[in-house]
Amino acid sequence: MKSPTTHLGLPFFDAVHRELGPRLADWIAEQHIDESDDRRACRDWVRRLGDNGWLRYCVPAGKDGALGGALERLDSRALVILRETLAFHSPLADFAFAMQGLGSGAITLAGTPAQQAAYLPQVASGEKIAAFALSEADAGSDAGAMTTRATQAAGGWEINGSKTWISNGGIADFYVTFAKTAPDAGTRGITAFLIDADALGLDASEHIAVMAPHPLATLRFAGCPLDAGAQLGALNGGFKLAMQTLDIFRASVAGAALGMARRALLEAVRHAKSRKMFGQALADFQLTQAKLGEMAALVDAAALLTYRAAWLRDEGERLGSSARVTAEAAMAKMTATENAQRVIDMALQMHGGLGVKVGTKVESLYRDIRSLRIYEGATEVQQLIIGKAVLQS
Ligand code: COS
Repeated sequence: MKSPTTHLGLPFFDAVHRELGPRLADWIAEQHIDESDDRRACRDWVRRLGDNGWLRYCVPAGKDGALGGALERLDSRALVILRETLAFHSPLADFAFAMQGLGSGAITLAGTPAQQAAYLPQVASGEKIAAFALSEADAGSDAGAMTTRATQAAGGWEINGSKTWISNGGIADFYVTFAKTAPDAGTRGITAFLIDADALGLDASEHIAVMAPHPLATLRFAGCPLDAGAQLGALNGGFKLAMQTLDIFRASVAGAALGMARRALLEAVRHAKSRKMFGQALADFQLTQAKLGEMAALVDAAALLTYRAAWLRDEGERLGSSARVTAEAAMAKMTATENAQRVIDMALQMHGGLGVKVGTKVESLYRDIRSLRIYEGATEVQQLIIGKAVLQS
């Protein structure tokens, strides 16, 4: 089943996107990886996506293409299309792609030329697997409440503490890690660090099993020494850097949810046309038509908010505007993930018993979509962000 591309005719997109979408849709439809072992499969996807040039959209090109990116800047619309198309086929392929972007996003935004040169080309080729370490056991939605501590030591820093729910934990080559550098300063006392997986005192061996398997782990830092060059971005500027990174990638989570919803809708249409009951096709019942109509509208509503958020960010970058797109990204993420959950649930219901049979596409989508309403800012966090923005407007 090939992912649809007709939406690329919308005015949000440029020629580069209209070329990218169908090319990726053709390629991914031919790719099959055994996903029974999520860690091995994720490594395989990163390698394959890297070998075929798709990870080049996770980083900017840099001067004379030195950073390895396909486009001059991180392009939100390209990220959305890539995630939407990959997630339509394999949510794990989408995950592998997305983490290369999220895990290296802070390097793109705030890395020194030396840091960018040392990491971004290898992220783009798939030689280095990236991870983003923000959450802690008691600091998820309240990211500013983190307690992982970075203290100044001879020649650099020492990190102590723990991070959890870290995607790619245990398979990543480096972790962009956020730690308190001024514990009494709240969100203004956090700094980002680039920490290689083989750093002394870093243990990433505690894996976390989840309902839709993907690599996830707890990280423990026990006296982990870092040299001064590991600091990423401004001292005490880490919280804003994390939020700016999320501003880019939240819209892409919406893209992934959209891809899953589009797949569920097509699965439902296919099933409704072929399933016979009471002497006619399931699709002949008005109840079925009403459901499909509702699903299609939910998908399109999500799509428009997602493309708007991505377009607004790209336009702002192009014009050199400093205006934030936080609220628009939050609306896209919240709406697309919530709508996708509903669409997938309706598609599953339409499949009857088959819908819950392990191995049916809608069954795995039902598990795959769930975490998207939680990670990179739960729906409730997005509501808060949007609400604050509305009050300030
Ligand atoms: N871009 C730039 N700066 C931002 C920003 C953004 N998107 N969002 C917030 N900031 C700045 C604010 O302007 C403020 O700056 P000043 O200190 O100069 O005033 C600072 O960051 C603190 O902002 P705020 O007061 O809104 O922070 P809160 O502690 O109230 O937290 C939420 C806000 C809840 C929105 C934030 O903690 C959040 O997004 N939490 C979810 C985290 C998340 O997504 N976790 C998942 C990790 S990845 S799986």
